[in-house]
Amino acid sequence: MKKYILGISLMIAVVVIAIAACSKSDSTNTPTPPTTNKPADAAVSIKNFAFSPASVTIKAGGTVGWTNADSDPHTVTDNNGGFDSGTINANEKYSHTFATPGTYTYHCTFHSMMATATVVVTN
Ligand SMILES: [Cu+2]
Repeated sequence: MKKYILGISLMIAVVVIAIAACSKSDSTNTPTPPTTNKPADAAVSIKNFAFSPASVTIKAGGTVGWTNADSDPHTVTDNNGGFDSGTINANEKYSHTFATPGTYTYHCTFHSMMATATVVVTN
């Protein structure tokens, strides 16, 4: 009988400690950071008939900005038709926001000899 009571007391003690531990961990939970953090952007210049850098990596929701540093017009045109800047004249800018992760290869429609470049969008 004494052993039985001791067992019950021990069980109650364990339950009380468990509840105390739970409520303690609840109160010390760090708040979740806001999900509205803006991902880092990337800049590409179009110079001497080349996209530089030829590959940039951004997070989904990020924006890539292109600047035409040549005196000739260029375009930033997705090989798969996802985006198209149209004509970007000298010193003009174009930017595009990428919502979906993936690898986007693009080219300039005016100059077929220009090497294609890529935007890698990660989660
Ligand atoms: Cu071009």
